[in-house]
Amino acid sequence: MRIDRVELRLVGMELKQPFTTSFGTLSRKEFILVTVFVDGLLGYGEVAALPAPLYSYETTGTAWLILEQFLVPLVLGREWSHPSELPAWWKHLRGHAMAKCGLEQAAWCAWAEAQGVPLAAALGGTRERVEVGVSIGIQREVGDLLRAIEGYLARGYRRIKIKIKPGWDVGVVREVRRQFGDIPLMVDANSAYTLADAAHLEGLDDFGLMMIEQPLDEDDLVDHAALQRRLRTPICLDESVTGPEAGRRALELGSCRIINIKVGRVGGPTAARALHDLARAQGVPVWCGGMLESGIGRAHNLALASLPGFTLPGDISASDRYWHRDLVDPPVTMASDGTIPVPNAPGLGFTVDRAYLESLTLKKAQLP
Ligand code: OSB
Ligand code: MG
Repeated sequence: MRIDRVELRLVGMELKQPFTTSFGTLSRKEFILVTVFVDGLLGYGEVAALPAPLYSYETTGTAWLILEQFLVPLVLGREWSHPSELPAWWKHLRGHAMAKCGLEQAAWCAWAEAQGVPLAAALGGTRERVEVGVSIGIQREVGDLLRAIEGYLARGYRRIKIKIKPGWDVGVVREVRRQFGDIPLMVDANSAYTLADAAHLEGLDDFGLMMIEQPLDEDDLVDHAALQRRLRTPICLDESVTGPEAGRRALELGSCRIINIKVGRVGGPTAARALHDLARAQGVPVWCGGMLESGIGRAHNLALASLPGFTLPGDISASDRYWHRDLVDPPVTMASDGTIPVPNAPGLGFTVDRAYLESLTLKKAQLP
């Protein structure tokens, strides 16, 4: 197979409500959509990078530059037989996992379509449906959070994740437990604490949380290991696990007991699968994280989450969690039992609404 042409689009979509984490508030999503043209077929990939370097150092601007100047020129016109061959072509280029992922995802999408197999099967997925949870941002008042949780539980979401930060943590979790009892509940700090907060974080141990996600710095596997020794609650790493190697080190050090796998953060589907395999071999549960994706990124996440080691509900909510209208038609929908079916049509398994996509496009580049 050969990629003859690549199209980059900067796409802007309004979120239904602003989403607040310890690093800031997002009220709109702007992201890069990568389209590859392979032997007359189209493949789509979604770059997870946000407009500002808040979650990781990558941004939509850096990803655009890296794709345009370095990654796309490496792939144009070059022969390949399987999309897992592509990461070796850019292995010498440091970092920029999300930019790399967008291009690799597009190649997987086109390849699966060409083979007539669903993306999930192409990756080695075995599940027909995946269990999903919802991630709820920091609210103005606890009452707003309780109302939001009530709504998502009523819809069937299988677990609730609440974002925390200093001043919005132990007291909030206590209120949630008081109101909703023994629901599957977890928290995500997006690196808002340091090891000096260990005694305070021990206060979360009383609430039977499924896990505490990324309490400390992205580059701090050592302090995470020290914190995990003090907590009964499992630590789950997100930002720190920048690829399979970082995952291996984290497990070796005891920095976490669970891993959130985000395909963009780890550098693409091939790396995500390798990290899954490594965790699975050690009996470490993983789940699929999200970056407020459009239906296209959501389709890639669903395919990944169908792999057998994804044993915990992921942050793959339905399209209507974030969007009034999604880029795929019909949108991603969740059944009342809190599962989303993994598509069994060839390729992406969702139809991209090209006219709507065009209307949301802020900038476009055709390469070459
Ligand atoms: O840390 O998991 C995170 C969204 C943006 C950046 C980081 C994170 C998140 C989420 C939302 O928690 C996950 C989703 O529903 O897509
Ligand atoms: Mg997270």
